[in-house]
Amino acid sequence: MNQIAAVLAVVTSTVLLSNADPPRIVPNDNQRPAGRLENGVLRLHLEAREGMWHPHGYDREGIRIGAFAEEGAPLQIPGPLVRVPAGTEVRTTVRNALDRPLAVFGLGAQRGVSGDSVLIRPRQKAEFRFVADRPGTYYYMGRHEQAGVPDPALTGSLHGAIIVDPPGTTIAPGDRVMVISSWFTIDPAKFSDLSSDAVLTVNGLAWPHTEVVEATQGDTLEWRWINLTALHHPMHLHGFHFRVDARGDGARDTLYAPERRWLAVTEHVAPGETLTSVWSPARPGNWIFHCHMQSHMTPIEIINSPLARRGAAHGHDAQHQMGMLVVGIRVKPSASRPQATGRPRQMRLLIRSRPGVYGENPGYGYALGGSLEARDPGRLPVPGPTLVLKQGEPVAINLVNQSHDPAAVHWHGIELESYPDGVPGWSGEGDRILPSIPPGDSLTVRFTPPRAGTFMYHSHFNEMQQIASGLYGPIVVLKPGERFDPEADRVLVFSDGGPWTRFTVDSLVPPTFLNGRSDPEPLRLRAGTTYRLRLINILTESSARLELLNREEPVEWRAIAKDGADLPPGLATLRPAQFTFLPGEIRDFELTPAAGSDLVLRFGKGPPREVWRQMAVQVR
Ligand SMILES: [Cu+2]
Repeated sequence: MNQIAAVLAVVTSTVLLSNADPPRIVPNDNQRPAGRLENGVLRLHLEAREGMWHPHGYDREGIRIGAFAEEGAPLQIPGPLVRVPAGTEVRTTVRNALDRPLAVFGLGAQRGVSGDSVLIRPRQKAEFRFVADRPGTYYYMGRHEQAGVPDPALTGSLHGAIIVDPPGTTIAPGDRVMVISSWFTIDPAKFSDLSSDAVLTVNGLAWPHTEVVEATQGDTLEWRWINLTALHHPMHLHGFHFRVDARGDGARDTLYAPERRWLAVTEHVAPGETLTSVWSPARPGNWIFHCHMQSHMTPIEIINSPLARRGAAHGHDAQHQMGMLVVGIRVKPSASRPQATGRPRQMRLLIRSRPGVYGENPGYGYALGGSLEARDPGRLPVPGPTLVLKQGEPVAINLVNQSHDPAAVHWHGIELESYPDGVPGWSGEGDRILPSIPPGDSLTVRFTPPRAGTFMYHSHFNEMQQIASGLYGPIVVLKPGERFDPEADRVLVFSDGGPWTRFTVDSLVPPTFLNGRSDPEPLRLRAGTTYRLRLINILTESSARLELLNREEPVEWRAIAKDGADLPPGLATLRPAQFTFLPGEIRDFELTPAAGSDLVLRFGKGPPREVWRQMAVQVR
């Protein structure tokens, strides 16, 4: 939760309490449009009231908070769904049954939260109207404001989705509208400074209580993400690439022309932004779509327990140790499955740890069986070795856990069967579920990469500790007949040099590593040669900003791939070498350096934690 420092200062109050137990707030899966649609007019009567939100289920203590309901119906988080065909007139009344004035955005003539709002005093009602003329993904929001500053403690729950469908749209059973919400208060007594009820939710619930979407192999699923938190979320899908059809900021939604849609496995959804992802689960089994910020997919008890994270004690019962921003998908088989042909190539990957590498925290590393590093048990190579695989060639990788902690390896971006995908306690099908690998044990996974490109492997267990402390490495999948040329192919991995401890007031931020070092060796390039730079972001909690400069001006390079998938021709363009990318994103660029230009690659964690490092790039 690294961006929250900026808004901490204003988290001062929660809902004013009355003594009576308020009613339960129910989660809203956004599958039933609210209101009454007649003759092209949607009439919707909303009220804002106080209730108890149970994002972890009803057996855990709830959060007393304001939420929206349809008049006379239960409170919902997110609020009632407005979903109409384009051209519908939407007439809404909002009654404020909270004891503070409520500013309501997004239901009047303008979409988003930068436009007009109406302040509704306690016990007052306001009327809103708009014509839903532009198809897309939008939202409405209620905020209590203190001197113009939104109070995030309340912005966490008073919001709902507005979906405007092109006329004639049919909504498939697997289509979803996923609203991301948040709640937290500061508790300096806690290790992370976050209260024990701090939570991030999808449609009002935190994993493992989030909806498990049922689908059938070969379905087409359209999932719209709406980020109504103050945090950045890189949303990552396991096992499949999704197509990015639209992106928006609440005020406007841009549907891309078919030839300008790209494939991704991780896409950034910034605060207030929306993303429409479309994909087809081509293989059956259990999958997840989750946020790649590690603290957004970890239970708050583990975030607040340094001992559990160090592997000293694994108090959490779930094998996968996931929490909050994770959604499960169960895919039923519908067709015969492809059988791997040919003998798999055998590899062995050793998983290691050593205490006291990052202060009192252990370090981890991967070593490739048979390598020099493997022979020296004290070595923790970071990043792990680059696995060079071939498109269409099966591999069998024996994972040997020599570390003190349970282990699991996720093959990030690789389209594979569910079982080897790497989420212990979840990946697989029916009774055959992938276990985590206990210390001293081993497990062999098999897959056949169908796509050539840049990917990575990384831990999917105790990730806040294991990924921050070394358990990641690149994968390069080559086309048949292609050769890996370490001279022309340069892999640059951005990561954390050790675990984060605090997120908020006195953040303790680990250094940013480039290829395992915060002071990387110069990169030596030859003038006139075309290089493929394969950039991987496996930072745990923040964006990476980077720029490749010639005398303080960014040079030009050509974007060629995202998350292992080639960009469509219209997007594979020359552009200034300067961008921000998020944990879990992978980008490939082509660079042809000119003679006599000594370059500098400057990199750092994105704002607000900018600490720039640099690597000299010598061109000869
Ligand atoms: Cu997130």
